[in-house]
Amino acid sequence: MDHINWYPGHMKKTRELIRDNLKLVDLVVEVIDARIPVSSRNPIIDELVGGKPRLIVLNKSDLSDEDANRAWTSYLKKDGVDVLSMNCMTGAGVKSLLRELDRIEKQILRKKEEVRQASGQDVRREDNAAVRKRKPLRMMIVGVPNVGKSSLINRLTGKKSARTGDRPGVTKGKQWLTLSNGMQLLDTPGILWPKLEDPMTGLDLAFCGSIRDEILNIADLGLELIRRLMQDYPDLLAARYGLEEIPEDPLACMEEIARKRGAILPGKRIDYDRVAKIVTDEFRAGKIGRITLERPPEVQA
Ligand SMILES: Nc1nc2c(ncn2[C@@H]2O[C@H](COP(=O)(O)OP(=O)(O)O)[C@@H](O)[C@H]2O)c(=O)[nH]1
Ligand SMILES: [Mg+2]
Repeated sequence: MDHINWYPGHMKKTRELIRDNLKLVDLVVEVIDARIPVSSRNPIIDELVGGKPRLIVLNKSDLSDEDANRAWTSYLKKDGVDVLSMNCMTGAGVKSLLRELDRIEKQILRKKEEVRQASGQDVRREDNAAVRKRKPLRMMIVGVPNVGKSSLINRLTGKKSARTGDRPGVTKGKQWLTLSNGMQLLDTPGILWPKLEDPMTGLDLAFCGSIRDEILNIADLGLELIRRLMQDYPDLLAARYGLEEIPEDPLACMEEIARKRGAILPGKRIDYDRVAKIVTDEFRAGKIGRITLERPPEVQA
C-alpha cells in the first residue's frame, strides 16, 4: 500500500509529475474502488487529464454490490470516458480491458486519419508510412492509494512483462512495460491523494482500509461501520451475525454481535475493540457480502 502523508508541497509535486507523464501517454486508466467510487477518486484528475481518452476501472468489483456496479458504470460513462468492472485478485475483467484498449487505439488512429485527410495530405502515401512506424498505444495508471493500481499493473503485464528501457523523450529512469498486445504501460502509477476534507470520505476510506487504522480508534470505526450497514445492508448484517432482530441502536447492535462472536472480556464486559476488528476485517474481506457504500446521485434514496 502507498501510505503517504500528503502535504501541500507533496501534492504540488505529484500534480506536476503526473502532468509531465500525461504528455507521454495516449490514454489514462483511472483506478477506483467500486465500494466507494466517490471517496476513492480525486476530482483533480478531471483537470489533469483534460480531453485525453480515459478509462475508469471499477476495481474490487468482487467486493461491491453488482447493482451498484451497473449504476456507477452508466453514471460515470460519458464522451471520452469508458468504465469497466475489474477484479484484480482473479483477473476477471482483464480481457475486456484489453478489448477496450484495442477499440480505443483504433479510435485514436481513426481520429488522426481524419485530421490528416482534412488537412489534404496524400492519404495513400501517409497511410503506408503510418502503418510502418505506427507507435504502440501508451498509457498510464492513476488513482488514490489502495485502489489496486499495482495489482492491475501486475495483472496487465503478468510474468511476461518486459521492461523496454528508456525511450527518447522520456524522463530519465522512466520505464515502459509492454503488454501482450504490444501496448505500453508506464511502470509507475500516478498516486493521487485522497480528499480527506469530507468526513464521509475519511470514514469510507477507513472502512475499506485505505487509510491507516492507527489514525482512527478501531472501536469507533467499527461502530460507524455497523451504523452504516444497519442503514444500507441490514439483511446482510443480520445474516452474517445471526441476528434475529437488529437492535435500533448501533451500539446495542455492536454489543449483540460481540455476544454472538464471544468478544467478551472478564466480568462479562464487551470487548469493543475486538468486535470492531471482527466486523471491519470481515467487511474488508467481503465476508459480510457484496457491499457498496456510496451510490451515484440518481439512485440515492
Ligand atoms: N478483493 C480484491 N482485492 C483487491 C483487488 N485489487 C487489489 N486488491 C487488494 O487491495 C490491496 C491494495 O492493492 P494495491 O495493488 O497495492 O493498490 P495500490 O495502492 O493502488 O497500488 C491489496 O491488498 C490487494 O491485494 C480486487 O480486485 N479485489
Ligand atoms: Mg501500489
